[in-house]
Amino acid sequence: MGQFKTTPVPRVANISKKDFVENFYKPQLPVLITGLTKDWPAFEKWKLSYVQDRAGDQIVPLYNNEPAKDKESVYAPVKEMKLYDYIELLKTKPTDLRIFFYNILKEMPELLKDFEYPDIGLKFFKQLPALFFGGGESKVFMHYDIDLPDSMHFHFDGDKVVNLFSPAQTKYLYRVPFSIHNIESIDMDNPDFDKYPALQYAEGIRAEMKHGDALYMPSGYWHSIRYLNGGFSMTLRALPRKPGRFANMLYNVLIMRNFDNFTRKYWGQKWLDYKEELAIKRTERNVTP
Ligand SMILES: O=C(O)CCC(=O)C(=O)O
Repeated sequence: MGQFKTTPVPRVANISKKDFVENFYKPQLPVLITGLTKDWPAFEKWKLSYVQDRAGDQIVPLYNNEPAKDKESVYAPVKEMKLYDYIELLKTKPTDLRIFFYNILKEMPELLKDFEYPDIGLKFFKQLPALFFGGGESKVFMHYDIDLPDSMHFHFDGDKVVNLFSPAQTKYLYRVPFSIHNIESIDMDNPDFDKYPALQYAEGIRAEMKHGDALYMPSGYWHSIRYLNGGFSMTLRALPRKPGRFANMLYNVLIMRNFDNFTRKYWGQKWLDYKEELAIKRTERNVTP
């Protein structure tokens, strides 16, 4: 067992558009901005109870910390529950149940009036403002986003730790082919360097987030998340515009994902085991002298 080499993410209270673009967006470096939400109604209002009061009878799909096995779809929830009851659970017990990607526009558009798209040099895709919820035992496995956005990730009413790795670190991370995650049995909070030796070369960036903090995650950055208590987050995304990255996004969304789903449906666990073996072989080749 070991600990990743990490540096803390740079933190700023506020930043101008020009400085953000020059110092973070162009060089594709993460930054945590503590003051970006201070003038939003959301800064005062967005507590779990506020969302709970608006939940009505909505039923939400929930995920836990277990990776999907065999022919199970990664998108298949482990449970469904009334949003009201789920938030009650978050407020009272350290559960691992999570909501992944709850589209504000579709599910609770009244929340749109509580925030603004920051004028910071990112061209946000306004169709997909998404909320994520988690409890004191929730972990989000290590992945990067399939559509390769530059995203601004905000956290509310709780604390969480985000571990980031730049795309340059991919060679040490046991990326599973035809997917956007690494080997899911790797515990990113307590990595086993004996079993996965390449991980010891990886250098990460650690962000500790509190209510109202905004974390800029550049395109293709790996992230794994640990909720320290019940809370929720919002991600606003700017889709890639550079031709190479745009083409990679299309490949991921239209080809890779469908190919992987299809193969998994027919081969089940055999496909997962094959990909994992390949992930180990390829990664260890990168660190063999
Ligand atoms: O905070 C979460 O629960 C997951 C967020 C995430 O993975 C994302 O915004 O890409």
